[in-house]
Amino acid sequence: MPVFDPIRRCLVARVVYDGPAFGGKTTNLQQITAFFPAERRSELFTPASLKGRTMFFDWLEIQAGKVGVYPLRIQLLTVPGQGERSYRRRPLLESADGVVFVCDSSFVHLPIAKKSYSQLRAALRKRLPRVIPVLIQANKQDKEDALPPEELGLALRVPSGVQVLGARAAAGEGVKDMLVSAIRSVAVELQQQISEGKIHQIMGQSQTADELFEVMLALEDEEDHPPMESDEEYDAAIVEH
Ligand SMILES: Nc1nc2c(ncn2[C@@H]2O[C@H](COP(=O)(O)OP(=O)(O)OP(=O)(O)O)[C@@H](O)[C@H]2O)c(=O)[nH]1
Ligand SMILES: [Mg+2]
Repeated sequence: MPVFDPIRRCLVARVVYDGPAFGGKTTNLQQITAFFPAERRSELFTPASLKGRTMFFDWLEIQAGKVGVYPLRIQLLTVPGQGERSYRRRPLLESADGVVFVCDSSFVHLPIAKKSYSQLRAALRKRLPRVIPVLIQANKQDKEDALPPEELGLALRVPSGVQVLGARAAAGEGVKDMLVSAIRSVAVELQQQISEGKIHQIMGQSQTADELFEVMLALEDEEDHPPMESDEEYDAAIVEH
């Protein structure tokens, strides 16, 4: 849920970069850290990573203009894409106000992208009736067998109206466009809430990166770590085609 922080007098919302391992989620945040003015962002915080692979999450908070009269702060997070860590992906997606699904656009990686997208769909279905904006980043467009964004969207059976943007995140291409689109989508929803006079309903304190890490560590104490479920209806539709 977005929060209106009455002490900082700002709105805080969260955009989660989701998707399969090696898709380029962390690369997006690294690129944003590089081009975003240092005085308008936090440091990129990564509680733990192993050989470049995200173990818990990456975190970057940026000042992203205003919604109405209130400054908007966006917490950008990445999930760990590795299948074995999908139980850590779940709470991050539950907390998202918007999602950027990042995947390798290579034809050979399509089954991996489909599986991850199916899991995302299942996670979002659980949050109904709340619907949050989802955008797709068709990353690694530099690869020889990369599907163009429109084709990737069709192959993933992305609903019409969902933006699919191509990127070469490692070269910084497409990262800013995606960030701008994601912020805009989240801001539109917030604007609506504010204009409906619902700001008092979201009054509260936003979570810090340390607090989120504590929540994630507490998960480790649980005995059972079930992996994320897939969206069975989606899987069946994919097989049919
Ligand atoms: N060829 C190519 N490689 C890229 C591109 N974007 C990112 N990479 C590389 O892909 C690898 C994985 O990128 P990450 O950003 O760590 O991927 P991730 O999605 O965070 O992966 P996990 O943390 O395991 O979920 C790195 O070696 C990146 O440099 C791209 O556009 N093209
Ligand atoms: Mg990562």
